[in-house]
Formats: sequence, C-alpha cells, structure tokens
Amino acid sequence: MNDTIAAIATPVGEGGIHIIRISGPEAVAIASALFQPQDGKQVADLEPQKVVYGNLIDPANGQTVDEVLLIRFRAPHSYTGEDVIEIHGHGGAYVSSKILQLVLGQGARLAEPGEFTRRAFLNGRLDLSQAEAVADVIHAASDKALTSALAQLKGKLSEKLNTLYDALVQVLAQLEAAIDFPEEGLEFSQKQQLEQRIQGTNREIKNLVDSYRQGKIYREGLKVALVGKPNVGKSSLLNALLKEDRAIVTPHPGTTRDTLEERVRIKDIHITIVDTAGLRHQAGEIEEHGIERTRHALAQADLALVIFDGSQALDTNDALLIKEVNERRKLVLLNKSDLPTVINKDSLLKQVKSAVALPLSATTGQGLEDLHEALYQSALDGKTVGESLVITRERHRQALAEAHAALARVSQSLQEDRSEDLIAVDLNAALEHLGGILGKTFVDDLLDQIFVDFCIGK
Ligand SMILES: Nc1nc2c(ncn2[C@@H]2O[C@H](COP(=O)(O)OP(=O)(O)OP(=O)(O)O)[C@@H](O)[C@H]2O)c(=O)[nH]1
Ligand SMILES: [Mg+2]
Repeated sequence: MNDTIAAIATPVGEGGIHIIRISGPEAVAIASALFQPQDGKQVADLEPQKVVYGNLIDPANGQTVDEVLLIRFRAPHSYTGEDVIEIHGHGGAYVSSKILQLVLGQGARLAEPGEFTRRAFLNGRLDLSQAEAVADVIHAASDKALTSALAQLKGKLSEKLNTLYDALVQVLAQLEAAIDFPEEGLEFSQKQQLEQRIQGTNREIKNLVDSYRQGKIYREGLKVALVGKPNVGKSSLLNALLKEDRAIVTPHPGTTRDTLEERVRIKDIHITIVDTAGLRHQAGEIEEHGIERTRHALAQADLALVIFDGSQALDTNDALLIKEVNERRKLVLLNKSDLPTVINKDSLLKQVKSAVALPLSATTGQGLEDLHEALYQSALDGKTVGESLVITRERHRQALAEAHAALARVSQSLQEDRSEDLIAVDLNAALEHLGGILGKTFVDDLLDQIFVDFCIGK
C-alpha cells in the first residue's frame, strides 16, 4: 500500500477525453516532473480540487505530449484517501497510453483492477458493502439497479447492518459480564429480555435475507423460462414478446430442440426470456437432450411461464409439465385464445395450484398487455422501488443467512438455559458474519474476489 499506482480511468479506445489517475505518496512528485501549469506555478503549490490547465511534457526531450487539465486532491480528501492526481488529456488511445507510460516511468506502478477502490476501503473511505456498490453503480443497466446500488453506496445498507451489529454487541457485553462474574450470573428475566432482543434483530436479518430475490432482480433482471408441452406456442410467444421473428415456429411438435435466450425490457426491468424444447414423454434422442436443457432452464429461472394450449384438452404431456413446475414460482398461460376454448380451466387451476390462468393468443397478440403487466408485477413482487432496503449480492445473502442461523441457535440456547460461554460462541459467529459484509473483518482473498470484478482505473 506504500507505493504509488496509476491507470487510465476511462474506457480504452478513442473519445473526447482520457483521464489518467495517480494515487499514492509520490503522486505529486510524479506530476511535478511531467506537468507545467500554464500560469508557471509548481504542481506542489496547486490548490487542491481546482482544475489547472497546462502542458504535459516528456522529460526526456522537453517536448509537449498533450495539453491537459490537472486536478490535485490532497490526502485524506480524495477517493482513495491518499494524494491523488487526475490528468485529463485528449481522448486518443495513443496519447493516453503515452502519458501513462511517462507516469509509470516516474516510478508509479500500473494499478490492478479495482485497486483505487480497494485503497479507499483500506483507508476507511468506504466500507466493503459500499465498495461493492461502486461496481454495481458502474454495471447498473436499469433505473432499479441504479437506485438500489446508489442507496448501498450512500451507506443505507451499512447503516442498517451497523445498527443490527451494535444491538448484538450490547447483548454480548451482558453475556460476557455474566461470564466474568459467574456468581452474579444472568437471571431468568434478564435471559428472557436478551432472547427477545435477539429475536427482534433476527427478524430484521431474515427480512434482509428474503430481500435478496428482489435485489437480484433489480441488479440482474428477471429470468423467465417458457415451458410447456410441444406445440403450445412457446416459440410464438417468445417472438411476440420480442416483436421479432427470433425463434423458428412450425405446426410440427418438437420444433425447438435447444434453449434460446433473449432479453426484453418491460418498463425499467430487464427480463431474460428462455424459450425451451417442449416437455413430453417418449421423445427421441435429440429431443431428450433438449428436454434436459429445459429442466436446467427451469431450475435457473426466477419465474416459469407455464403454457397450455387452451384449444385442446389436457393430456399426459401436460400432466408431466404440471409435475415439473409443481414447486416453482409460476404464471399460468392459456394460449391460442383466438380458437374455441376446450380446456377445463377450473380443473387445470386446481392441478397446477395457481389462482389464475391468463388467456393469450401469441399469434393475434391478444392478452399480451396483461402478460406484460403480470411479468412486471412479478418482478416487483408487490413492492415499489426504494420502499425497502434490498440486498443484491450472493455474498451478503450468504453471510446474513449464516448470521440468522447462528442467532437462532442463540435464542434456542437462551431458552434452554445453557451456559453463557456457549451462547457467546454463537453470538460471536453472528457478529463475524455481519461484520464480514461491512469488511470489519476480512481476508485478502475476499478482497481479491471482490475487486477482480472492477475495471482497471476504478
Ligand atoms: N391459433 C393459434 N395458433 C398458435 C398460437 N400460438 C402458436 N400457434 C401455432 O401453434 C404451432 C406451434 O407453435 P410454436 O410456437 O412452434 O410452438 P412451441 O410450443 O414452440 O412448439 P415446440 O417448439 O415444438 O415445443 C404453430 O403452428 C403456431 O403458429 C395462437 O395463439 N393461436
Ligand atoms: Mg418452440
């Protein structure tokens, strides 16, 4: 952490400007060797956070390499918490890499992906969940993703987790007092009180764990699998949703052999739709491979669009489908509503355990609006954005789930009047998991994993 790092912070290629970032103890010295402010001042005398115009010089021959703007940030008032120099040059790929080479020539080291943000974390400028949010803001592809990433960056999640953490620390302090002065021990009523506090905290942790489905949908979109027996109109529906002839449609059952994935956007939610091979008994060898993939797509999906042909009575292949989607989140569709309805809807709903079946015609487009709305509602899960805090990362979900399990053990032990030592072990485990999200405790491997997702220069 004692060296000075540098990187081009803007995307590769040509553009209006390129930004070269330098961070570390030598940042100012390096800039002094390469930059001549227009007004004749020295870099070391430049006022922090002011933009200065001047020439970037190659010290080997004194020639101007580019006309640039330079900003100096003085530690600790910078993104990384260190001395930082930003050079804004013309946006050529050649000129920017030339400037970077000159900076490296003055003793800076090329930064690793995410190293600026990693330093910001290590210097206490942001906690680990906020550092992760930086990557989420950069990768956000919808309003929802951006809103939740920004909330996390601003510390909404950290605030919540810190509150829960502090509540548990207080309980731990009481337990430890009892451990240190065993003759005073915890009275029954005190234990009851502690247990109530643990349960309250644990309920909030559970809510956060449960918010993951929602958070993941904000971040990555909703993944939907179109499933049904052959010929019910799955591929036709994919095409109708995409408004484009993407998948092959024929009157022959068994047309789709492989899964096909496409993205659409409904309002501000990304939806990935996977068209699949029809499920049926006694399929041929090629179709069987396709059906395997259908099962895989179903397992990966957040929601199954379960399609029946309303113009035909249910058969054994529909029964097979019903069994496959039994335990899944689903939306039931009765396609071919332009034809006379033959299917017994009530009996179907009972069998698939669904309250509604949306009538639809993939060929005429009838019912498509309702399907859009149903998909959108399913993505939101009855919530509006910003209403409640959501977690968006598997790492957070896992840590919270572990903390939840540990606290459940704490509750149990308190009820069973077990020793304070034993209870403290579980409570400490819960604290460690919560603290891990914020980076209160961490190992370098974890940081490597998190920051590898970043671009160089961030
Ligand atoms: N009348 C009517 N025909 C439809 C509708 N949707 C699909 N079809 C027809 O049903 C047949 C099968 O459509 P596909 O979209 O290929 O069905 P699929 O479910 O993808 O079939 P597989 O890929 O074989 O599993 C084609 O002849 C479509 O034109 C609809 O809403 N109304
Ligand atoms: Mg098909």
